[in-house]
Amino acid sequence: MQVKTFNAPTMEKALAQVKKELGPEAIILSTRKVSAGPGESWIEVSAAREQQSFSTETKPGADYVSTEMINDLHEIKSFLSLLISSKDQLTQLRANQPLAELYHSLLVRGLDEKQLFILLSKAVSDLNGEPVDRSLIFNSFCKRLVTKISCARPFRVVSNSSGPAVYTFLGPTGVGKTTTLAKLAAYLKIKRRIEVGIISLDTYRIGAVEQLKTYAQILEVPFSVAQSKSELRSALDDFSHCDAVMVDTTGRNYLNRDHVHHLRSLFENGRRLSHFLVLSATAKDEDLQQTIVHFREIDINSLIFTKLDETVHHGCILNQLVRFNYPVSYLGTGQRVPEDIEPATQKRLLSFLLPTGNQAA
Ligand SMILES: Nc1nc2c(ncn2[C@@H]2O[C@H](COP(=O)(O)OP(=O)(O)OP(=O)(O)O)[C@@H](O)[C@H]2O)c(=O)[nH]1
Ligand SMILES: [Mg+2]
Repeated sequence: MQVKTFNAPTMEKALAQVKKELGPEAIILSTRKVSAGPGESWIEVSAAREQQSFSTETKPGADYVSTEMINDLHEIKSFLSLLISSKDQLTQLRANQPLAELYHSLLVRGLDEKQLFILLSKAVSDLNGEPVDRSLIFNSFCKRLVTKISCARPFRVVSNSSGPAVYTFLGPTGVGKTTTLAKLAAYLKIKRRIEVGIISLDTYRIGAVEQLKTYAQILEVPFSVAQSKSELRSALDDFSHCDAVMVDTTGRNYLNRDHVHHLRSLFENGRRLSHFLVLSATAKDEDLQQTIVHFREIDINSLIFTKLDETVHHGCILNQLVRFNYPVSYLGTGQRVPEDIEPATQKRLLSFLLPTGNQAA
């Protein structure tokens, strides 16, 4: 449905315009008298009509097909051709009980069906005709999977060679950016004895600054608030003596691309920043995927997944790692600061596929 607004000196004329342009089936959504000053007023009518009914002014249907839809279509097309070309494996998968059981047990852990099918098919071909044994095929599947996931160690070397190493925490609302920043700041300060500074860019949410300031006070590290690109620059200058500066950002709905544009513009200041994209393991696979796609315009260094303790389906984490080329650096496993965080390892990620993998380490 498309909505159009009409202005005319009288209601009668406005309705005539609606009828002329949108036809007799148009629905009137609202009418109001607009006054621009003494003796100057007109009638504003908002009307709507089913999109396909628009005649001359309607854009052709193709204009409404977004890039995302085209990508989805490509994906469906490639999956269909994969299914057709892998008919034999599919038959084998259905007919072979251990294989079918493994397939379903991995599917219920939240693994993407397409990726699962591709990897299992390859695992079957790795057996070179040997009888399909569940543990053999699982091992082969894991070996294939592991080649697709990488883990980052962002704090392996932290040094103030030409200014502090700056780490930003980006991501959707409430995923645990601030908490994760506090956990990692505590790790750097207490375990690694590194000089840390904390900056909050989150002046949007009430209480956000206080939340981080409290952590900074407990850790006895310098803290500053910045509201713009230039304030961020001068806050970073103030912390030039630190080895590492952790920058917290406002949680936004990053399914809306404009928020990513805005974020990127804040960081265009000539400094090299390491960006963590923080995501919740409790989010839906498609939403995680879309958020990561939108974040492609920022040079993300690694992903951090939080709230592993709040889900029994960790497949969505593996899905993003297989789908995108980003490494994962940390896993948040609870609310306690600083305890509930662990460096991501391939072994730990693979453990999510086992029945015991649901428990936080
Ligand atoms: N269970 C669990 N809770 C977590 C984890 N990480 C963070 N939380 C909780 O999630 C909630 C939100 O955490 P914040 O750190 O404020 O999240 P945020 O991303 O900074 O939120 P905004 O700044 O509002 O976007 C808090 O209750 C945290 O204790 C985790 O790994 N597991
Ligand atoms: Mg926050």
